[in-house]
Amino acid sequence: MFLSKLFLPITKNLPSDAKIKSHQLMLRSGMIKQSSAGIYSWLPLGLKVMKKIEQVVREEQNNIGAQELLMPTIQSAEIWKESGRYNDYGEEMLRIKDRQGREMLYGPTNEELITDIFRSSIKSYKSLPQMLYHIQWKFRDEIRPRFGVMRCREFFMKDAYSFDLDDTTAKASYNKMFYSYLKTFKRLGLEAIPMAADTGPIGGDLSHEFIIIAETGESKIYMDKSIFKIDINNYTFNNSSLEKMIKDYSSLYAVTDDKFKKNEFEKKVTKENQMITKGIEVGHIFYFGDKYSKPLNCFVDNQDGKKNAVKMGSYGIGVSRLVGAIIEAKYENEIMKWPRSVSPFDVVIIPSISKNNKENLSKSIKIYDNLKKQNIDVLLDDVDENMSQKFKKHDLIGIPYQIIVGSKSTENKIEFKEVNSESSFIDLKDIKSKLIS
Ligand code: P5A
Repeated sequence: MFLSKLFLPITKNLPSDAKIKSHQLMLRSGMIKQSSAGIYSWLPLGLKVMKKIEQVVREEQNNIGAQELLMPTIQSAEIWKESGRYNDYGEEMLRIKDRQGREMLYGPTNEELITDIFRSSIKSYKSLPQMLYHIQWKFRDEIRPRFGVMRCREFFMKDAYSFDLDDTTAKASYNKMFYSYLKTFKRLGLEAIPMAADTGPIGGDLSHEFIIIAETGESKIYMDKSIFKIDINNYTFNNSSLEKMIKDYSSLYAVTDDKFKKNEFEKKVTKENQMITKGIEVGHIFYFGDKYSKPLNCFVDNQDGKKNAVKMGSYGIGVSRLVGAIIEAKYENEIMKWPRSVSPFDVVIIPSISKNNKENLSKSIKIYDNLKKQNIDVLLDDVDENMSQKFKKHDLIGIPYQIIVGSKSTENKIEFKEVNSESSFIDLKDIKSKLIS
C-alpha cells in the first residue's frame, strides 16, 4: 500500500473528552471516528489492527478445540424471559420492537442464545463436552461510555461457552480456557494477570478477570509482585498441569477493588512485594454450572439414562478494547510501537523525497515490489513531506520496523531500523528474516 492512497485521516483536533493516550492516539492517527456516544466507525488502519487481534484470539480458541460459529446481534426477548435476566439486566440492555410489535434486543452477551441452540440439538452425554465461540458485536447502553474504545456502548467481543456433563469436566474446560487466555495475551505482547473476580450480571461462583497493568485502567488492583515470575511455558496442556497452574496463580494475592481486604493483603504479601496499581480488564471468564441450563431446560441424558442439566461456563475477551489496551501498554514518549503480531503493516519504507529529486522514491518502489513478492505487508510513504514530518507521523502510526531510503541506501544495502533502537545497513534479501525472527 502506498501511503498517498491510504485512507488515513490524521488529525490534530481532539475532543475534550479524549483524556487517555489510547483514545487520543486512535483519533489522531485516524483509526476510529466517533459516530455517537460510545459508538465508533473503524477506519482502515484501526480495522486492520483489530482484525489481526481477532485472528490471534481465533487461533488460540481453535488450538484448545473450541469451534467457531456466528450468532446474530439481534435476539428475541423470549429466551431472556425464560432465564429471568430480561428484567434483571436493566437499562444497559437496548430493547427494540419489530414491526409486529415483538420484543427484541441488541445482545449484550449470549448465554441465553447459545443455550437455546444447544438444547435444541444435543440430547446425550455422548455429545459432550463441547466448546463454542463467536466473535461478534455487542451492545451495552453504558451510563457513561468513556475512554474511546475502552468503555463503549457497541463493542466487539469474543465470547465462548462450554458445555459439560458434570462439575469436574466443566472445571477442566474452565482450566483450558484460562490457559488459552494467557497464551492469547502473550501473543499480543501483553502480560495479563488473572485475578479472582466478582461475577456481576453473568453469575456463578467461580470467575477470573484478566488484567493488564496500566495507570489509565479503570480497575484498581492489589497484588503480590511475585505473580510476574509465573511462566506459562512451565505448564503443559493437560488437566493436572493446568490445575497446578491455577493453584500457583491462586496462591498469590491478586484481586480487584471489589474483592480487596486490607488485612488479608497485608498478612499474605510482604511489604516489598505489595503492589497497588491500576489495570485494564481485557478478559473475563465464568463458571456458573446450571444457572442458565436449568431455567432454559437444557438437559442431556447421562450414562444412567437420567437427565442432567448441562454445566456451563462463559468466557469473554474484549477484542475492540484490546486495541486501546495495547496502546496503553506500549505507547511511550509519544512513540507507538505495535507488537509485531498486530501491527497494521509489517514494515514501512520511508524515502527522503524532494520535488527535484525522486531517485529515492524510485529506489523505494523497487524495494517495495521486492518485499511484496515475498508476501510482506509493506507501506511505502510516498508523500512529499520532509523527513522530520514523516518520522513524527510514523511515531503515531506505530509500525515497528522502518526502511529508511536516503542517499546512504542503495537498492540492495538498505537502512533498516526497529523503532526505539539503532539503525543498521542490511541486505535486501535479509529483510524477511529480520521481520520474522
Ligand atoms: C463472558 C462472555 C461476559 O459478557 N458473557 C460472555 C461473559 N463477560 S464481561 O466481562 O461482561 O465482558 C467480557 C469482556 O468484554 C469487554 N467489555 C467491553 N469492552 C468495551 N466496552 C465495554 N462496554 C465492555 N464491556 C465488556 C471486556 O474486555 C470484558 O472483559
